[in-house]
Amino acid sequence: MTGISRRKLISTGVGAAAGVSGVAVAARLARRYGLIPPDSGGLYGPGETLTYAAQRFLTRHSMAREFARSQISKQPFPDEVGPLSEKFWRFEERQFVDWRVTVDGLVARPASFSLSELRSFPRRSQITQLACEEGWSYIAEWIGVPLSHILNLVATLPQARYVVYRSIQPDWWDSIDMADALHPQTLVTHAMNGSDLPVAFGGPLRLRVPRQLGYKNIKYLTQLTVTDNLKQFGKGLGSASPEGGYAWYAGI
Ligand SMILES: Nc1nc2c(c(=O)[nH]1)N[C@H]1C(S)=C(S)[C@@H](COP(=O)(O)O)O[C@H]1N2
Ligand SMILES: [Mo]
Repeated sequence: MTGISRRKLISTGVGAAAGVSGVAVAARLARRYGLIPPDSGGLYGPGETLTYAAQRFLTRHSMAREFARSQISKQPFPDEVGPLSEKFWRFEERQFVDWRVTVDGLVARPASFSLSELRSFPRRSQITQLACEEGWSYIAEWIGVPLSHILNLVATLPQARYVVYRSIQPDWWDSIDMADALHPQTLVTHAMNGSDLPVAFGGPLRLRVPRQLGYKNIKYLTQLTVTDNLKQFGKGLGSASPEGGYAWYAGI
């Protein structure tokens, strides 16, 4: 059974849902097409792989649901964040004029973009839902630069597979694969509901990934690193989330 124990399958419920042989086939296909998520080694390994691989086969080009303007939440409630550093508040005092996002890794032209440069780039807006894994959510209009535009400017190399993104809060970093990185709804967001993005919602810049759960939407974005391998980042699981028991892939 290709090294996947029956106990593991039963413990995730996948064995019952998909049939043991179905999982083995999915695992083989997933390996062949590079669809193994970086946190697949854990207890929920086969389940995570099946979810990620199935989503990538079935929904590669699908869009997160967009809502009507009348459905925007009247009083969106931001999740609390840990204390922000002195350094952050110095940026804030100067209206974030010297806030920058560096882009490095597997790119032909590494770059660093200021907030005003990013604001001058082509923008896209979308009315989507942000859903926390803890169960609450809100709908807002998000305005920003498609991440694909930035990746085109720096010219990602052909071996690029993931984009790792970091916050000024060192504990908050994450990564997405190129399907999500190049997806038209993935935005480096600088405005929300018609104003500059408020600090409580991640301002001045936040990576908005509406096809995944709230925790993949990192606030206070400072760095984008293009890579072919997530092993060298943190504990090698693709983000801090799997270290705390949350899946790397949080597709919705
Ligand atoms: N830098 C940073 N990004 C973050 C967080 C955080 O604490 N710090 N919390 C995450 C979690 S768990 C969720 S659910 C969403 C919450 O977004 P909201 O405050 O807009 O609801 O932001 C995510 N991004
Ligand atoms: Mo969350």
